Amino acid sequence: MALACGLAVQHAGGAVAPPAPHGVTPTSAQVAHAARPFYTFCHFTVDTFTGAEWGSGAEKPAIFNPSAFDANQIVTSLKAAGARGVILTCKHHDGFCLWPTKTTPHNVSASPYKDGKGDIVREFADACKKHDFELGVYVSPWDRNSEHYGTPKYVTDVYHEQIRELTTQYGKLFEVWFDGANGGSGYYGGKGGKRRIDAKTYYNWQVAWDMVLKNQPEAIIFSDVGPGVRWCGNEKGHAGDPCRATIDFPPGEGFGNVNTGRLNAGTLGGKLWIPAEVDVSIRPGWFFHENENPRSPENLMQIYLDSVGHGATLNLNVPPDKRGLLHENDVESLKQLGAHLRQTFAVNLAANATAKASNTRGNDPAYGPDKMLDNDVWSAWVSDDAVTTPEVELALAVEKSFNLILLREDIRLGLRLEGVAVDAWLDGQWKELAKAESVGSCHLWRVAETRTNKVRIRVTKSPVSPALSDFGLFLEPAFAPWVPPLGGATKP
Ligand code: FUL
Repeated sequence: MALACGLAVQHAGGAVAPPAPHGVTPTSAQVAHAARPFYTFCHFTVDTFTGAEWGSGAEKPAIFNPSAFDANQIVTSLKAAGARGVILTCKHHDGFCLWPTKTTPHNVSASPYKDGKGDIVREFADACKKHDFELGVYVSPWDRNSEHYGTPKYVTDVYHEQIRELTTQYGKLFEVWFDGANGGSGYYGGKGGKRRIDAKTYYNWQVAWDMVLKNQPEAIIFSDVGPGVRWCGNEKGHAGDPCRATIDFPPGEGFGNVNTGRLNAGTLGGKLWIPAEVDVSIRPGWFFHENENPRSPENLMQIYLDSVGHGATLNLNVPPDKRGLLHENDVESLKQLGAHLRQTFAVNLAANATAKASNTRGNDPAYGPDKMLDNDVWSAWVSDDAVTTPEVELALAVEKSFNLILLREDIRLGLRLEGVAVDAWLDGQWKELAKAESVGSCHLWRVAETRTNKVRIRVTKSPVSPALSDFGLFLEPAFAPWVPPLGGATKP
């Protein structure tokens, strides 16, 4: 069982043909994205040195001077948490570029960092390569520094060109992140004032996104409305339950104009496959502030269950401090989260169970219920087309105690399930432990610790034959009290 809800790629079909996909299905890039459901954000720029959350654009590049920046320390600390990649704020709303872009002098080459010869994006790219970590980029559309912001020139000569530089000069990117905050007051080359734009049309998104996908065919594009992943509708760490990967946007809704409730839940039978991404910070702010402390490992685990465990991906922000390092308290919290995840998912207590299904597609063993337990997340238990509410009983060789349940659908066949329950055999009868209206790439349920030798999976509602690819029972350990190594609000 992979640490996170991991997915492989081939479908092990049998003599009998697999069922037809139901509704919209993910692209291969989206399938690969579901296999790395936990990754990170790194908010780092002039704000790190001013204490602002949104720089005005008037910041002097001279203030960007991390004393001990080490992308390797950042990447290895993030990796220790079990994350698979990092998305760097190459440019936030203040317009300061962390790479020596040709589009504006307002960049790292005008700073004292490495005497103006530094390139923070390059150092991240190198560290990611070295530590087998994926790299993504955040490049803010809103630019409070650029004098051209609000004119067509900004879009073609500055913004699109910045996207081109980032998607062609730093190797493979797994995600390109487009923020929805747009327009308003700023420095704007010293002219100041407010600039209003139409977020839907101004940036010429289709041209920008086509370019991203041409340069990085495997990258996932994030924006409030996708097209690769969508915003989950809040920055608190909660995907809905259900949080369907499918969604429809009614006329009028789109980039810059979204319904957060819809983003949080998705749409049953929606025509677009755009799963939710949960972006949340380990600290109260997106940028590092000395008087703040990181979340505890226990709180991070709750967020993991509320995001990855609801079929979304988790993008956890961990901001470097003024040294250009992740703070000791954050590093420890990440390390403990990683250890907890590894321990929790180390042993699938259902792995050696004997599985008996009420129905198996064409009686073909290639679709048998043991395919949910074979550690191959792409082989699935599938029923006959006409059988939409089948059941599986799992007999464990001996009684086991568990408190966490995992279920996955084979998402390559679409979102098929609309109702499922898991029961345990207790005191001579079945007791329902967990249920859900949607499963998708992963559903995790924390349940009261249960000891039994028999469990049952009941599909209660499905418009077509379900295809369940993975089932797990785990015993999540308790958390020790969280004691940040450097205590409360403190400098390193
Ligand atoms: C928001 C931005 O305005 C915040 O500063 C941050 O970058 C967050 C991830 O997205 O829309």
